[in-house]
Amino acid sequence: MPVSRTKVVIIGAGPAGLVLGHLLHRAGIDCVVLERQSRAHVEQRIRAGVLEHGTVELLTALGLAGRLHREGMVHTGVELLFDGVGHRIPLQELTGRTITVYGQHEVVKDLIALADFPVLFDCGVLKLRSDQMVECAADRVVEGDFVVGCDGFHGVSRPFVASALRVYEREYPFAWLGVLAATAPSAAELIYALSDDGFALHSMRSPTITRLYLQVPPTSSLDDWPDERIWTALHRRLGHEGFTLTEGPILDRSITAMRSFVAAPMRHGRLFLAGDAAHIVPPTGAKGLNLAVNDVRVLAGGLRRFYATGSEDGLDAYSDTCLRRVWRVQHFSWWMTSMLHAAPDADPFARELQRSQLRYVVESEAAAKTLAENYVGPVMPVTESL
Ligand code: FAS
Ligand code: PHB
Repeated sequence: MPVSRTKVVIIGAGPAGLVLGHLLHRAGIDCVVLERQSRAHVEQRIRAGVLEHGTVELLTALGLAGRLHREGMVHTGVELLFDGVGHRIPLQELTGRTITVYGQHEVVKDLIALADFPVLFDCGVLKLRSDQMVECAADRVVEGDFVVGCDGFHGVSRPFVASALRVYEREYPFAWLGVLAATAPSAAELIYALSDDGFALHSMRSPTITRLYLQVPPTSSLDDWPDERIWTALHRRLGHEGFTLTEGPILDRSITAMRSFVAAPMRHGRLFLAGDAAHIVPPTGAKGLNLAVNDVRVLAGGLRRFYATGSEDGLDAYSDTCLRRVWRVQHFSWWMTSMLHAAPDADPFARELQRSQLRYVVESEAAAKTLAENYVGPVMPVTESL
């Protein structure tokens, strides 16, 4: 089997793998991205929709945000809806920072279109031979100084080091049914709603495409949810004074399990785990993609230093540095999920605690600021990341 060599082998062309490719290419460090799926598949896969302030800053500094700034929707607030009343959290007023609504698949499209480094599609990694060599489809073996597993939750890199991992996890007793509808958003900003029937989220992708989510039982299948039942539930959970949900043809639908997951450490010799390969958060905090970008920003800093000076300090610090941010985001995503979903086993005491938490967040500036600063994310040290 022919062996090709590079400095950094990146497994997976999701946000983590592609942003890492751009950061390494910019630093003059050779790398190759190996992706199991076709280009069309990864460019059409509907996932995240909210970019933190820092993620936008980094993509802008890398010269990758032209279309994001033209087509992305900058939001300065989000709404919490409960007991039939909506309450706006003024993100920008409270933090000076904003979020941008721009589909993950649009980000991935831009990162692939602007890549000056090799991204090999339909080239899945079948197994890792070591922390420096991988075996791919089409009898290809690729060797590097380092291998980075950016292959998501169902990839091959984390299982390769399973015995050396500490795993922390929590499953939630509900799932999200997500739909993409061809209709203009019914409100200018995101609406997170808790009703007696459960959670709902009004989000968007463009002035003509709405993204909506419903809390459903974890065992649900799409067959259980014909269009009419989806719209009836969305009207019941999102309907309130001054807001009317506009229906439209459903273009895409999916059911996502809700889990919190952390695998530590994120470094194993010359193998590094990044993004969903190392951690999963429930999407209630809109953090998964942003956390993946933060991991590879930290890793690229360590690799740049290694190739510039031979020092492994940055690489040695990678796992602990990322896990500090990972646990902050885990806590925020668990807190948002607990506050905004109707747990099937919740007793009246638990429901009143939930309601009190929501009232406190919308009535106390300190509590609203806590939500806001976690939601927009930290200021990202961009210059030292490039
Ligand atoms: P990804 O899963 O995106 O990418 C991994 C890549 O590796 C894939 O392309 C896969 O095909 C490839 N791969 C796997 N095995 C391989 C192998 N053996 N060989 C080669 N390639 C392989 N996050 C947010 O921040 N905001 C949101 O609003 C949000 N909403 C979400 C909604 C849904 C429905 C879902 C499912 C997730 C959502 N997330 C959200 C989280 C999501 O965006 C992930 O965190 C993000 O995709 C993580 O990026 P990566 O780590 O790059 O992993
Ligand atoms: C989305 O637009 O897909 C979205 C927005 C906010 C979330 C999760 C998903 O918390």
